[in-house]
Amino acid sequence: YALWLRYAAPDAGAAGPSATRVTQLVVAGSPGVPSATREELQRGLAGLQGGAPANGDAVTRAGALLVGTPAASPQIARLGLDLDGLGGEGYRIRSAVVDGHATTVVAANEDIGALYGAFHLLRLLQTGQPLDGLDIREAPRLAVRMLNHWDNLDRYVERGYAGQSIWDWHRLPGWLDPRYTDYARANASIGINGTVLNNVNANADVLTPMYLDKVAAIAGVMRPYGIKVYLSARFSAPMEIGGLDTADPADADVQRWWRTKADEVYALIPDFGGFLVKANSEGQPGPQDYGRSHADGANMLADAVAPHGGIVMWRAFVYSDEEPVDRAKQAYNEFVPLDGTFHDNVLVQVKNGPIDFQPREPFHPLFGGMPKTPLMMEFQITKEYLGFSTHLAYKAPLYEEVLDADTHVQGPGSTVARVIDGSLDGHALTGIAGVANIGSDRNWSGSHFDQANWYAFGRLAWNSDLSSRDIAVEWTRMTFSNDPAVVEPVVGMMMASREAVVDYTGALGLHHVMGRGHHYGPGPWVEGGPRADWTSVYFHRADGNGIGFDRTRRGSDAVSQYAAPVAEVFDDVTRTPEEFLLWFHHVPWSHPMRSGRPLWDELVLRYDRGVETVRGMRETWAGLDGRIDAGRHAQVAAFLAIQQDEAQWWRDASIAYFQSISGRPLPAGVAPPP
Ligand code: GCW
Repeated sequence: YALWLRYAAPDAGAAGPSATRVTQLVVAGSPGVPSATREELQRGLAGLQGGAPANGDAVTRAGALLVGTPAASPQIARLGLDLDGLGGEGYRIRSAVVDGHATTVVAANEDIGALYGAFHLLRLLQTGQPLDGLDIREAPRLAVRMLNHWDNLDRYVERGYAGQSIWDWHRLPGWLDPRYTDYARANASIGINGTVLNNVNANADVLTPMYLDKVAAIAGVMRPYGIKVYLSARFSAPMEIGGLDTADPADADVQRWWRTKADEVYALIPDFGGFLVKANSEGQPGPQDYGRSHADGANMLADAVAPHGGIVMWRAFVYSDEEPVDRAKQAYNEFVPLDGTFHDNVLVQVKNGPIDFQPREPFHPLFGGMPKTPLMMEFQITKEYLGFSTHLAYKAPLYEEVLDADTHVQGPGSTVARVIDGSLDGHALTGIAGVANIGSDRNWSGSHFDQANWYAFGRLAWNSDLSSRDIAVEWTRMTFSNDPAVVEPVVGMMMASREAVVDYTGALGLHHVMGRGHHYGPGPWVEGGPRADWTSVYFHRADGNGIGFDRTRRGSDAVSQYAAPVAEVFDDVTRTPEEFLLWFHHVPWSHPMRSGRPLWDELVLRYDRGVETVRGMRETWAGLDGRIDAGRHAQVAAFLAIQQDEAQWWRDASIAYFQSISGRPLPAGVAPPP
C-alpha cells in the first residue's frame, strides 16, 4: 500500500538510506500546499531517520532543511537564488549556509514547486544519496502530466486489473476515503498534476449536480498536492441530462448548455482542469453524428471552458464505421486535415501507436503530422495487452522507445518527445496522459511490479530524458531495498520483462493477435465477427506464402503517413527494423533475417526466447527469497509462475497455429507444441 513512499529506516547491513540527518525542519507557508509539504517531510524523515526533526519557523541550527518560496521565507529570499526559468512547478535544491547554519534549501517560485522539491529530497534520502554539496535545478518539460482513469460510476474499471475504482461515488462527498490523500501524495511525488476521474466511454451523469458535488470533494483532497481534477465528457450529454434533442455543436442551445454547465462546474471547482473527450470512436457519440468535424466539437467545448482557463483534450483514437482499408491509417486521415483549426485551449490526445497499446508499435504518424496543433501523448499504464496485472512487464522501455523515436519532420532529432514538449513547433500548452492502473486492491495496481509502471510514467512525464533503467533503480531502491544484491537482479528482471512479453506474444512486428474482447491470452486465429479489424487474421495476414501486413506503398501505404526519411525506411524491407518487419511488410516464411535464419525459424525462436526470459526472471526472483519481505516475495513468485505457464501457452498456441499455415518444420532442437 505504501508504494514507493515507504520511508523505511535503513536496513541493517545494506547500503541504506543516507546517513545525513536533518535536525530541523522549516517549511515556510500556510495551509494548503505548504502544510502538505510539511506533513510529507515529517512523515518521511520520521521513517527514514527513526524520528521526526523539530519543526521551526526559521533555521536556527546546523543540519536544517528549509523549504519554500522567497515570498514565504525571508531566509530563502535573502539567499538570492536564481529561480528564473523554473516556472511555478520547478525548484532548486541547494546546500547553503543560512544565517550561519549549514542548511539544505528547497526553493521554488510557487508552493507546488517546493512540494515537488521536497519529494525529490525524500527520494535522495530514500535511495541513499548524500545531502552535501547539492545543487539541483529541475522543472518539468510538459505542462499537463495526468492520469486518465477509465473508471465507471458503478466502480467498474474498464481495462482495470486492480479491483474496483478507488472513487467511492456512493459514499462521496460525505466520506473522503483517506486513500484519496495517499493517491494524491503518490502522484505528487512523481509530478503528476492532473487526473481525469471517469472513463472516456463516459456516462453523462457525472455532469449532474449530484455527481459534481462528489467531484468537488475529490478536488478538495487533490488541491494541496497540486493535482487538478478533470472529467471525461460525453458528447451527447446535452440530450441525456440537458433535455435537448440534439448535441450538434453548431446548435446555439447546445453551445449555451455547455457554457452554462462549465460555469456550474467552475463555481464548484474553481481550479477544474477541463474535459477529455472520446468522440465518434467505438460507438461513442460525437460531432460527426451531425456532419461536423472533430474540430467543431472540440472548439465548442473549448469555448465553454476557456473563460475559466480550462482545456479540452480531444482524443484521436478514432475509427469509423466503415470497414477499413487499414485501421492504422484512420486517425491520421481524419485529423491531419484539421491541423490549425483547433482553438488555443485544445490538445489532441494521441495514443503512442496507430493501433492500440500493443506490446510494441511504431510511433503514431500523427506525431509530427500536425505541427499547428499541440499533441498530447496517451500511454497506457494499465496492461491491457501485456498480461493484465498478472504478468510482470515494466513499461518504461516502451515509453522511452516511443518518446525517443525520431519523426524526422524537421530533420534528424525531431523526436516524439520534442513534438509533445512543444519545442519542435513552439507550443506552450503541452501534455501527457497515462491510462491509470490503479484500483481498490491493497497494492493499488494489482501487482507489486505494476506500481513501477505508474511510477515510471510520472518520472518520464516530468523528464523524458530519464532512462528507464535509472527509473527502475530508483523505484526498486524505494520499493524493495537499497541492497545491491536486491537492486541489480530486480532491475535486470524489469529491464528484460517487456521484451519477453513481445517475444512470447508475437515478435517481429506482429500485433493484435490476442484473444477477442478480453485481450489476455493468445488468439492469432481469431476471425469473423462484427468488424474485420476486430480479428487477428486481419492484422497478421498469414497465408501459405508468408505473413505480415503490407503497409508499404505497394500495400495500404500507411508508410506515407510518416516523414519521407522514415517512410523510406519503413517502405524498404531491407531497412525496416526487424522489430517492425511484419507491421509493415508481408514477407515469405523463408524471408532471410539478419541472423541468417529464415523468418519462420526466427519467429519460433523468439517465442522460445520469451518463455526462457520469464523462466530466468522466476529463478532470479526465487534467489531473492529472504531479502524481500515474505508477503511480497510470495505474491510476486506466484505471479511469475502464472506468467511462465501463460508464456508457454502463448508460445505453444501461436506456434501451433502459425505452423498450420506455414506448413514448415520447427527449427532443430525446438520442442513441438503439445
Ligand atoms: O484499447 C481500446 C480498449 C477499450 C478502450 C479504447 C479506447 C476506453 O480495448 O476498452 O475504451 O481502446 O481507448 O477508447
